[in-house]
Amino acid sequence: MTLLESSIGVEDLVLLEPLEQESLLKNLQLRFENKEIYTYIGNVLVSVNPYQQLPIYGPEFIAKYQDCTFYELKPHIYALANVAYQSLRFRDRDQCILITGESGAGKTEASKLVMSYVAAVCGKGDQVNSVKEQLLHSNPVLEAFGNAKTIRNNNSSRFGKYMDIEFDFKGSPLGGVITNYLLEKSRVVKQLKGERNFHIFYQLLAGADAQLLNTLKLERDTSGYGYLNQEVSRVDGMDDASNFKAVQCAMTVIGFSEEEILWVLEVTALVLKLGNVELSDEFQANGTQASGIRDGRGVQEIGEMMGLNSKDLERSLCSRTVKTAKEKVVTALNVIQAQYARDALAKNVYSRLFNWIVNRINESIKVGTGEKRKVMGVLDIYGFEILEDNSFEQFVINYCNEKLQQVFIELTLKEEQEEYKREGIPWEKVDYFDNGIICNLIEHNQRGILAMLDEECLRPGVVSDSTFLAKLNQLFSKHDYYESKVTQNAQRQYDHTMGLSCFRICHYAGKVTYNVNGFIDKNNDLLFRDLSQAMWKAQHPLLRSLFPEGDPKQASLKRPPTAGAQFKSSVAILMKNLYSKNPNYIRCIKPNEHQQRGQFSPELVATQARYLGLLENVRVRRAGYAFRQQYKSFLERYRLLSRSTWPHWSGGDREGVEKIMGELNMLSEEVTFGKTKIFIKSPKTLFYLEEQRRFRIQQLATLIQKLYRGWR
Ligand code: AOV
Ligand code: MG
Repeated sequence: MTLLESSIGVEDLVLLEPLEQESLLKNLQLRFENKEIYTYIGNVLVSVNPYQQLPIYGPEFIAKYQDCTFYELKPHIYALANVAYQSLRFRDRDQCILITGESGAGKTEASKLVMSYVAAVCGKGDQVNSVKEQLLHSNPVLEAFGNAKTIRNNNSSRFGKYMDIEFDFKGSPLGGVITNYLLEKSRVVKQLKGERNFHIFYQLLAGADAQLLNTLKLERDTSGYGYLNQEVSRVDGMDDASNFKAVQCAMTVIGFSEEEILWVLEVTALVLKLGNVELSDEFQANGTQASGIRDGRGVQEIGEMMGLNSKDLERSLCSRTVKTAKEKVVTALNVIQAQYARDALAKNVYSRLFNWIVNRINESIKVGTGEKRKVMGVLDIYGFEILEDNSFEQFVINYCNEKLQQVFIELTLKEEQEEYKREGIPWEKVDYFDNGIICNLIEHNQRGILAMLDEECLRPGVVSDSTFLAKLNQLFSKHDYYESKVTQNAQRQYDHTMGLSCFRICHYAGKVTYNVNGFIDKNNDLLFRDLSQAMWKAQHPLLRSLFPEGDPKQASLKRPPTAGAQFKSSVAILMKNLYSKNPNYIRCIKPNEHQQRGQFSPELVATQARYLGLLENVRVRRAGYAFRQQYKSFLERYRLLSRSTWPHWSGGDREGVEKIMGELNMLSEEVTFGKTKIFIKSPKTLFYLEEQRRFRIQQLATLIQKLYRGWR
C-alpha cells in the first residue's frame, strides 16, 4: 500500500510517493475531506481553510501539543507555535511566524491561533496575564477598524500587520509592538460591488445604545449614510451589535480611557457625517464656477462636533488657498473638486485615526528599555489579490506578497541549497522560480515602477496617469514580466477622458492587470493645506492631534514622501527584521472561491500549490537536512553525552562532535559533517539527542546529590 492509499494521506509531504504535483494535490484533498486541514513539509505548515469550526482547538489541544515534540502528534498549528516558542526559550533565537496565502486563505485566523497558543503556554501570574489580555484584545479592535467584507473574504484585512511579542528570559511576555502597513483607505468613501465599508461603522450604528447614538448625533439606519449605502450593509453570520460591545470592552482592557473611547467614536461618526455633506454648484459674482454646501444644518452639526466654526469648515471644503512669495490667492473649487476635497478629508481622518489607534495600543503594550528580551514576530498581511479592476491598492498589496515570497525563496530554497554548497556537502540542484526579477521590476531605485511613479508625481508640468503609463510602456516594452494592453472593460471607469489604459504584471501568483487610473493621485496622497489647517484649528483634542502639519508654525515646504515610497521603505524595514529572525512558515490555501465548507476545488488549489512552490519545497526538503548547527555550539550542548568530551575536552570542535556521534553510533547517512556545521537529516535524531541529554543531566544531578549527602 502506498502512503497515499492510506485513509488520510501522509502527514508530511516529504514522505509522499511518488512525488509529483498530482499526488501532492490528491494528498491535500484526501486530508481536507477527512477534516485534516494541516500537513507538513518538514517544518513548514500547509493549512487548507476548512470554512467551518473544527473541534481541534482550545485548552485540551493546547495542553496536548505543549507536552509533545513536533512529529509526535498530528500536524497542527499548535505544534508549529510550540516549536517557535520553545526555540525562542531554549535555543535563544528570535523567531518570526510568516503567514502567507491569498485573500481568504486563513492567514488572520492562523495568526490568532498562534497568539492564543503562545498566550496559553507562556508565563503565569497577574502581571503576566494582564499583558496577555492586552495583546490578545488588540485583535478585535484592529479588525473592527481595519477589516471589511470584500467579495473574497467577509473579514478581509485591509491593512498589513506585523506584531513583535517580547518575552523576558523566563519566556513570560513583557509586551509588544505593532507595526501597521498602508490601510486601504479608499474604501471609506467608495466600495466595490458586493463589498462593505470598514466593520466599525456598521458595528457602531448597530451596537451603540440610544444615548451614545444621541451623543454622536447618529441615526441607527445605515441607509441614510452616503458612505454606507452604496452596496451591502449586512454580512451573513456576523453580529455587528455584539461585536461592537466586544470592541468597546477590548479597548477598555487595552487601557483606553472612557474619554479616549468616546473621542475615537466621535471621530468615526464625523467621517460618516462628512460623507453626507452635500455640495452644489454655485457661481461667484464674476461668473466663475464655485461650490457651496447644500444642507447648512449638517455642516453646522459637524462643525459643532469638531469644535470648529462651520464657516471655516465650509471655506476649507469649497476653496483652496495658494501661497506665492508675495501673496495668498484663494480660488473657489467647483463642485467636483469640492467633493474630491470632502472625500480626501474623510479618508485622511479615518486612516490617521487608525494609525492613532495602533499607536495608542502600542503605548499600552510597550516594554520599558533596558531589559534584555527575546522576540517573536507574527506577520499577517493582506493576501495576494486579483480583482476585476485592480488599482494602486492591489499593486501595493501584491508587491508586499511578492516580497514575502522572496523571503521564502531566500530562506528556504536558495539559502538551503547555497548552504550545502558553502559547507561542501554533495547536492543535486532543485530548480524553482525565483521572483527576484519581479520585485526588481517594481522596486528598483531608478528604474522600477514605483520610482517611475514617484518621478511622475514630482515632475513639474502636466502629469497624468496616462503619461505615467506611457513611460512604463516605453521602459518595460521588452520586460518578460510586464505587459500592457488597452482594457476592454471600461464601464467602471469614472473618467473616460483619462484613457482606458492598463498595464499587467506577471506576478509569481498570477497575472494581474492594473488600471492606472488614480495611481498618481493615490501615490501623491496630498491633502489641501486648507483642510489640514482647518482640522488643526478644531477644538476636538483627538481630531486636532491627527493633523500636526496644520499648525502654521509647523508648516514646512518639504513635501512628505509619497505613499509608494513610504510603503517601499516600510517593507524594506520589515524584510530586514524578518531576515534577522528564525522563520516559521504557515502556507495558507483557499479550497474554493465561495467561502464554502467542505468544497475542494482541485484547480484552484493546484494554482496555489504551484505558485507557493510547494513541490519544490518538498524536493529541497527531501534531499536536505532537517537540522544543522555550528560545531562549537553543538559540542557545548551535547558534550556531556560522551566520555571523551566530558568533563574535559581539549581538541577541536569538529573532532569533539565526531567523537560524540561516533560513541552514540549515529548512522552515517543520517549525519554529515560540513566545513563549519554538523547536518542531521531527520528530526528524530535530534529528539533522541535531546532525550539522551535530559537523561544524562538527571543522572548527573542524582550523582551530585549523593556526593553532597556523603559530604554531610
Ligand atoms: P485571510 O486573512 O487569509 O484573508 P481569514 O483568516 O480572514 O483569511 O479567513 C477567512 C475566513 O475563513 C475566516 O473568517 C473564517 O471564517 C474562515 N477560516 C479561516 N481559517 C479557519 C480555521 N482554521 N478554522 C475555521 N475557519 C477558518 V485577507 O485578510 O482577505 O488576505 O486580506
Ligand atoms: Mg486577513
